[in-house]
Amino acid sequence: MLKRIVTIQDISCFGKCSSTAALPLISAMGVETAVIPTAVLSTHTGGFTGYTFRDLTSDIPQIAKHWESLNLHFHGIYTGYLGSRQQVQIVSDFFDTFRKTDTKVIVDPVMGDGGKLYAGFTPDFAQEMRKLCEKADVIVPNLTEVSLLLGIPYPEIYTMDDIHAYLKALTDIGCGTAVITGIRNGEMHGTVAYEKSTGSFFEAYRKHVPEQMHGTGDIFASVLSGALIRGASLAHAIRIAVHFTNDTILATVDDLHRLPHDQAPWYGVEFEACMDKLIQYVREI
Ligand code: PXL
Repeated sequence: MLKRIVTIQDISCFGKCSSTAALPLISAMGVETAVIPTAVLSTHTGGFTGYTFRDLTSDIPQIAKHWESLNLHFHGIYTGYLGSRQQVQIVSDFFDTFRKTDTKVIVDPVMGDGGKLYAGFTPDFAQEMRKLCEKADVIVPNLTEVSLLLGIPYPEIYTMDDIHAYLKALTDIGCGTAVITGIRNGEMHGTVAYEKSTGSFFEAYRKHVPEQMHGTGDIFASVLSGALIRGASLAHAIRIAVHFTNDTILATVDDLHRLPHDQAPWYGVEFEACMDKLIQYVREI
């Protein structure tokens, strides 16, 4: 049976992140993808200047009300970039209305990267995001977001014991599973996950590529969401998400050196060139 996800995040009209990554990727994984745009920006905020920002917070309850009248059912609710504390509260209400016994709620607590908050975010936003994470089945923070959620300094260096402790502290917030992205382990780069119900840790890595690229967190979270909704185990889902994200980075590296170097990294990665691989990974679920 066709599974259905709704993804709730902004539309950055140019720049291949949030909804414009989630839609093609999750659809290619054979999962119907509905969207609730939280804002429309001319570009994302991570590198461009002068972008437009139209807030759509007041549309969200109206969309939800219409969908309630249609009795729509979602196997997955996947949230990403949310633009204000009020918007987080409205999304929290959306969970209460649309979560059924077979609905998986995946929250990517998008707030920052590299130890810095994204433009427009304040540390008090993290308190609201923490409350949303409490309601999630799965959360997908990077280390910057881990530090904001746990109220600890950004860990420049860490051991695997530290990561395991962070994961346990994250699930203590209330979610069943925490997945930390962007973990360096020697020459490798990947993800470590913890499933509270079984007390199990899972890891997936590929060789680190020393390039900064924008939108990879959204690609990871989209593919993870698609795989989990397709029924992959947590171990399998993080492996697919790590491999595909790395595929897209490798596909982009060549072009990055052809384009003006100070522009290319925030134009997004070339996931379009890797769709065949994604479909292959899904066949193995
Ligand atoms: O990729 C995360 C993201 C999503 N949406 C918007 C952003 C960012 C990160 O910069 O600016 C609007």
